[in-house]
Amino acid sequence: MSANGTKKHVATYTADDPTQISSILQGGYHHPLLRQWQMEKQLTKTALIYPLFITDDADEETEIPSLPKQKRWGVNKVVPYVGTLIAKGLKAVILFGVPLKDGTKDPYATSADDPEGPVILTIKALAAAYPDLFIICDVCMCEYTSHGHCGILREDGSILREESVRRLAAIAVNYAKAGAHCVAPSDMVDGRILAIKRGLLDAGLAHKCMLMSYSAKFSGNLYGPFRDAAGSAPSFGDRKCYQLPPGGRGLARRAIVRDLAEGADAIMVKPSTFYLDIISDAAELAKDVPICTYQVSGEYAMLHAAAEKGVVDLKTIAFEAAYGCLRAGASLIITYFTPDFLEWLDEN
Ligand code: PB1
Repeated sequence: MSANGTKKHVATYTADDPTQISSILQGGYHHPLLRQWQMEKQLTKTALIYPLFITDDADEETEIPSLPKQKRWGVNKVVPYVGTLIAKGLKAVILFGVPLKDGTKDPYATSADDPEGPVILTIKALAAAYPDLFIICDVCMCEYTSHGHCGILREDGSILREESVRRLAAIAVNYAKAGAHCVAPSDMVDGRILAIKRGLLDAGLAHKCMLMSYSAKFSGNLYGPFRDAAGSAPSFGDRKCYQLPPGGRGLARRAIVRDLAEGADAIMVKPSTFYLDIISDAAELAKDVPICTYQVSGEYAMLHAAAEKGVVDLKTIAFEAAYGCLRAGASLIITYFTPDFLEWLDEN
């Protein structure tokens, strides 16, 4: 006890007390910069891929009620809009065609690669306006088929694999011919990766068009807002016989290994937050190629809804979801938050 009666602080380190040294972690993250240093992967603008819905009305710019802050764009409107995002650091987009005109849908998705259709016109317009923009095209049939499924159907409503794969490969090659830097088949039909890679090779385009496979894409309840936006809901049944079952981790592992062997240059896991273990599996099984994950419309809309209810802070939860994807092993994130992240990343 000191002269004025206050207790003198005496260091009380004892060698045999584990709480004194090795258990003290908080010194490693007490400062905001330290918390950045503790992150194995940082979220950067180059990791972001922005989904765009392109319709066949060239001057359309329509809000999507179930997908906050997202729009359906005509080619004349999307080009200037993308320019504002490129000015903030956007590097990559993924295009989804949304044909709304009568007569544009049939059982074979004939309009998917219409040279005058929204996707091919937009590839060309964006490539001409922004030569450095990386343009990915989703390859699927559901937006263009009268039945709303992702392939050509048999009489019994099941996917006719061979004909679907041939059609999907033709669509992919035509997008590549139009200037797409990457094609990303989201159909989940067995064998489409090999067929698309062969199609790109035969067209002399395999060296200049990346093939990103939605290898581990799960059926479930998280695609509703997208289907609203794209008008792509199946007219009957569901996609459970060609998208993976949510509990099918082994199936996802097998699909990842298969697609890599068939020539995929990148592997995608979709959705994201509910499937971080699958992202981790992909990073293990396909460790030598980029791993992408898609924060799908339902995930995005749920975070917005929670923020509107005051349950979460939108910016904070968006970053937390992204960190989860990066921590699990993704290096690329397709997210509708891209325009926000382009601004938020400049604020931090
Ligand atoms: O944001 C999303 O929900 C993406 C939806 C996704 C796009 N690749 C599909 C989901 C679905 O409708 O099954 C489209 C499938 N081709």
